[in-house]
Amino acid sequence: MARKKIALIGAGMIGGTLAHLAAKKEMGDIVLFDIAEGMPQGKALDLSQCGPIEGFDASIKGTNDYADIAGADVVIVTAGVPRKPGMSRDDLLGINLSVMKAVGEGIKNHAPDAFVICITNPLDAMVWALREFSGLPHNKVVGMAGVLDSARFATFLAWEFECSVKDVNAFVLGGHGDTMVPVLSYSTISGIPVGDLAKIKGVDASRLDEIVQRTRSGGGEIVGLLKTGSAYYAPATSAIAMAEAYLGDQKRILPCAAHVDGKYGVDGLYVGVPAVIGADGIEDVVEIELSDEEAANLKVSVDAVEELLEACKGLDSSLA
Ligand code: A3D
Repeated sequence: MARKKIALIGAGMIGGTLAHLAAKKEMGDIVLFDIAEGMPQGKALDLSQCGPIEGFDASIKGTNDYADIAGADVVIVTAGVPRKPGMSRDDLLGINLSVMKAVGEGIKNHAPDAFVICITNPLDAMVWALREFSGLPHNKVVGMAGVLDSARFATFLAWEFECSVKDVNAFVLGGHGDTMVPVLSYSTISGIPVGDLAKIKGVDASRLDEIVQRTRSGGGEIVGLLKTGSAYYAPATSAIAMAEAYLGDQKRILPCAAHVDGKYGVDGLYVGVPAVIGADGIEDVVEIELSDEEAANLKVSVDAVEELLEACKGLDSSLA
């Protein structure tokens, strides 16, 4: 059986980390595409030379030619620019929208059967635009954000409760931005609702609020420390989990920016929801019951995504 093919569009910090993880896990052969000349080729050579030490069989090719992504099973998109300190994700809109146009056309022409995972920010708007530009079916284009946001939430909860991160199942809904909605009522530690464990352990509500707030600004905290760019290890790991769910038909329920049409009161938008990922891509969106407060918070988040889409339409008339 031929190996799977993983195409990575954008060979920067996340792209390089994705290539390393995919190779280590022997997920398939890897194509690392970027517009920067020499850089993807150099990274591919460097990463190939990890093979003898780490013991993986995977071909890793760096390229500036979209023809090399032909036949890809999975495409992961990180092309564009990341945030610098003082920037919001939304500040990236104009420049990354034009990048999505080029990438969408590249995918449409060379890998129209792939499962496409977008990471480029501002995520919920960019995944929508990438789907529009590529013309792929909605179930084959998804955004990575919720897996990362819930991993951040889980990390902070594990630190607070001094327990293993393996036992934490943390839940985040909504857009990938300051309006995201970490949902405590659906977050558990070894099956115990976080609110119940907080009572047992004497963790008060204001401390839980601080953890929710730290999760919301978790990306910005890292940007402030790095100073030259944004997080890349955990974003790459998150997208790899989604790619594995697709390639292995795992039917995992993962929080991701999926196309929502009818559920959660949302009509035709990409927004963070629990979604089933299997061999058909996004196979279902799971609609959970929310408290009035959670539903109101989700509405704020959805409104923020809608505002960004309007801005995209203003910038590119083909989207209107
Ligand atoms: P970086 O290391 O700058 O890599 C981006 C790469 O894209 C660079 O190598 C560029 O040369 C390349 N590029 C630019 N334009 C094009 C183009 N038209 N075609 C192909 N390649 C191009 O950034 P990064 O890897 O740190 O981050 C990539 C993106 O992910 C940014 O938009 C970040 O904001 C975003 N990001 C999202 C999350 C989410 O959770 C959604 C988390 C972290 C970063």
